[in-house]
Parts: sequence; structure tokens; C-alpha cells
Amino acid sequence: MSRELSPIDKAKFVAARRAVDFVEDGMRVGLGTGSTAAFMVRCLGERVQQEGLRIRGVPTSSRTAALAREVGIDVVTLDEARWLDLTIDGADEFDGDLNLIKGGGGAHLQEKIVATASDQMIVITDAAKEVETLGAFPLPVEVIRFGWRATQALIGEVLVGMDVLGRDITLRMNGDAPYVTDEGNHILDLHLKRIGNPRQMAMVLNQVAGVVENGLFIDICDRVIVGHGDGRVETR
Ligand code: ABF
Repeated sequence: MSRELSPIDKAKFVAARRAVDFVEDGMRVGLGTGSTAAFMVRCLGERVQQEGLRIRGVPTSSRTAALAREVGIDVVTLDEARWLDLTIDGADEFDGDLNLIKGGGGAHLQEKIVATASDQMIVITDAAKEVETLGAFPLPVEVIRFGWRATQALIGEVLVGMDVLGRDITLRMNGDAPYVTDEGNHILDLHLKRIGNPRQMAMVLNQVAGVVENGLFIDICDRVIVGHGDGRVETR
């Protein structure tokens, strides 16, 4: 799978392949969403097919569920698994404290539920995702559809007192229509540019009426595996 890849895809692939080494027979594994996680699912599928690895996979999105079934992974729901041994997922940004911004793929609600119902979370990324301070990537916030414009205004008000560089909030679109998540909600993207206090931001946002979940993963990630285009892999 790795021969004809572009440097960025090679970076994602080598990180994904390294993460799969942590999966042991009999594990219940959370399966992330995004292109890096897709490499991981395919690598896991190879181990299932070639080694007879016995795992139960809990997908974090409908897209991942389809791919996992395609490669022969035994897909179960989180309720059936009850608890997970390990979740492997991608990210949009990570900082020195291994705090993350996730949700560029529109699945951070289910991703956060799965990750927090796991003994361990491993994030797989390329080197471009490593930042000094979170926030350059727009922070996704999942909101219920009812009154989403009011929720947007309320979020704008709480941002006034926060340590950020930007305060634009946009409704994520899917073509000409608002994006709708697997749970039937909308996503607001917060263009904050720099989040001075991610821990505080994560708590404040989830207090706003209409907010379901934000894309800040604080104290959830245990290990980040960083891939490089030349095939090198680092662990944070
Ligand atoms: C998903 O992976 C999302 O949370 C995040 O936005 C995405 C990163 O995508 P990619 O691996 O394609 O860069 O888990």
C-alpha cells in the first residue's frame, strides 16, 4: 500500500501502520475518521486477514463503519462493546500537552464519546498537525439544529471575554446546504486563530445552550504517532 503514495500520504500511512502494532488479539478498538484513520483501518484489516487477528471494531462515523466492514473487521456498536481497550484516530492539530483539535471530518461528537470510553487513545498524524498553540485550525462545535443562529450568537458573546485572536463563526456547509452530522446536528466552525486557554474554552463552550460538543480534546489523548514523508515515525 505504501509504494505509490505522495509524501503526505506516506506520512499518514507510516503513522497508521505503527499505531496498528499496538492492537492485540481480542481487543475492542475504536476506529477513527479521516484519511489517516482510513489507512489505519486498512492496515488493521490486513492483520485480520493475514494473521487472523480477532478484534471488535467500533467506528466513529458511518464512513469508517463502511470501510471497516469492507476490509473484514468485525464491526460492533459502542453499546455492544460497552468499553474499549484502545481508540486510534486522527486529528487536525495537537499541541505539546497532547491536547487536540478534532472535527474537521465532522465526526468529533462520536469521536469524543468513543475516545473517552477507551482505556487508551492513540492519535495518528502527519507532522504538519503539530502546533505550539491550538487554534489556527477552525474549532468545530456541533450544535442542535433548533435555534442554531441563536446558539451562534451566544457563542459569539462568550468569546468576547476569551483569550483568542479571532472571533468569526461560520456554519459548515455541504454544497449549498448546511452540513448535517451523523446525529442530525449542524457544525459551527470557530475561526479563533489562537486559543490561549484551550481547557477553559472547552468548558465554556459546552455550557452554551444548544451546543452538543466541541472539537477540543483535553487530557484525552495518551500518545501521538507522527509520520513523515520520508517514512520516519516519531512518538510524542
Ligand atoms: C478525524 O480525523 C477528525 O477529527 C479530524 O478532523 C480528521 C483529520 O483528518 P485527516 O486524517 O484526513 O487529516 O478524526
